[in-house]
Amino acid sequence: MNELFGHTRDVVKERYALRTPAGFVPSCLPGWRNCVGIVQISPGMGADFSQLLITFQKNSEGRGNTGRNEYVVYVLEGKCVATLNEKKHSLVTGSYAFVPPNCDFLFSQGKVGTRLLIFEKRFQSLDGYETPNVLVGHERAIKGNPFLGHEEARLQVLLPDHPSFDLAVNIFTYDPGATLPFVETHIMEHGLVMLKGQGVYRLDADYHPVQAGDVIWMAPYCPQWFVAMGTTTASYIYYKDVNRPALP
Ligand code: UGY
Ligand code: MN
Repeated sequence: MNELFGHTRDVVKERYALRTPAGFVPSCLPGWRNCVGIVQISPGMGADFSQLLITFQKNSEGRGNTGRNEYVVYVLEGKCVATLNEKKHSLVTGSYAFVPPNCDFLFSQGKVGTRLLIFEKRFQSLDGYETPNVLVGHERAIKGNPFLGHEEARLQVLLPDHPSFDLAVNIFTYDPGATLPFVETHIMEHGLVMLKGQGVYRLDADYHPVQAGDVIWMAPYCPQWFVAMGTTTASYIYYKDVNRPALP
């Protein structure tokens, strides 16, 4: 609940959006049964991908086929079983799955309260490269590397850095006081969830205090910068489109 009636930190602009859990409204999503589904980012906002938050209740399941789209599913909390092209994978907090196009999927047997973050995008093939296969991993197996040589800002790259992938999902962890080293402006679009801590995000020419649970969409070329504040590390998981020509 908002502390003050009529007040929100949510902002939806042409080039970026900040959304906070206090403003989330569930919607029914095809294939997802007995779940609470929140569409955090979608083309309705101006984005070229969707970002969903699914919270499992009793007997929840998500079933379907990815068709022309691909998903990256990250377990924010809890556990469940992902059946991907008939192969079962156990997922726990910090697990992630890349679900390629034309893949049958079933997410089920989840503990009540399990939260899945899903990035969904139309897959864009690249001449000379195969479509990637199902990939399942856990963030703990991915080393955090200093970002551009900065030990206090570390990046975990969850998916292979290979041209066959047209998206990346990374986790960025900042020590208190650490910053993105410069204000970035780039062709890639971002969808982001704050996982831990707090800080200030510069979006376009605006500065917003942010904390765990907040969601940000950044359109291509939206100037962006972050500083971690407070006494604890701050981290966020984010999506970006990569490895495809600027003129498709
Ligand atoms: O990968 C990125 O573009 C990343 N450095 N951007 C960000 O954290 N806002
Ligand atoms: Mn960026």
